[in-house]
Amino acid sequence: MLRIPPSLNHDTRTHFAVGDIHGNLDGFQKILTHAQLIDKKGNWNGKNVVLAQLGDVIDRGPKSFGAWRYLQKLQMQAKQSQGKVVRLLGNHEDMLCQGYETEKTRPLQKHLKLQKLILQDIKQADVQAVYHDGYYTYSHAGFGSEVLRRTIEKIEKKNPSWQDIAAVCNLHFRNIHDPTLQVSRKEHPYLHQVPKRRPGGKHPRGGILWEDYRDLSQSVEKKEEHFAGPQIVGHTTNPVHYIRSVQSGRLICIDSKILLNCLSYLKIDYQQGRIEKICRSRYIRTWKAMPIYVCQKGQTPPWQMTWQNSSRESAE
Ligand SMILES: [Mn+2]
Repeated sequence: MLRIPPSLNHDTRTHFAVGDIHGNLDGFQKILTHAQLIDKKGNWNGKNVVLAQLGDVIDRGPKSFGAWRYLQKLQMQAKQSQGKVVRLLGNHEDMLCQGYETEKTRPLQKHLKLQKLILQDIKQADVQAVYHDGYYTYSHAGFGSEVLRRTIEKIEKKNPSWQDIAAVCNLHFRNIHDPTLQVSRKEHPYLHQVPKRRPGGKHPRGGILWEDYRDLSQSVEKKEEHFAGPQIVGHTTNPVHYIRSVQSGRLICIDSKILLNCLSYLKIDYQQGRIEKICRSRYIRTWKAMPIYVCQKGQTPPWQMTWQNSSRESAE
């Protein structure tokens, strides 16, 4: 397996992650209320935590604009306190930025208005392509092994870290959305179509906005040479199992289909050594927390492993 050196700065604050909202603003607010991230009026409650939303905020559901604007507000409120709201771009936002009519029922004027909002947020770097917290890398659909290999090849540095990978992807991401630069989307591999894509996913395209979780999880299970998690992704829905993960959370997919009111979120408590998924049953409406990883006594959590440890491990 490809070894990527751990990052120097690990943000050990508690992280929450929420997947594809698709216009279900009410469902999203129910999640945030349960996670105690907002007060009764829907304002950020000022806690010292990080909330990452993994994109696909718009389309399909009733409140695309509302959900987008609400995230803008939360991000601003969190900035003013000790918290942080990370917003990532999904394929639906990207399609709209490219001018595709992703939502047939939305009038053209509204298309353009929403597109403008999104492009502005990208320009200000309030919305990014990739977020790295020092351990996990978050993106809308994930880095498949082939896209990751090609991305690393593009970086002129020996042993680039996930921090480096996230930085070059985010820089390119901003550049392609800057009309004055005229940068081709094809210049950087992270959005590339993978030529020989494995079967499994229904989308013919790869890249971090389109990758199918079933392909990613196969890469991890087969210990494919270039898969190097740990990653958190959305994009591939699963209303039956809600949040899915492999190998003690080396890869976690958090798209439970919030649109259908299958509400769920991920909570990573780095201090306590605990990762759990919290889901609300669609029918009986009760919340349940289920552990994905719990650090046992005397055990070192993977995010505290040093580069030396992990290189030694790979040499064995
Ligand atoms: Mn998606």
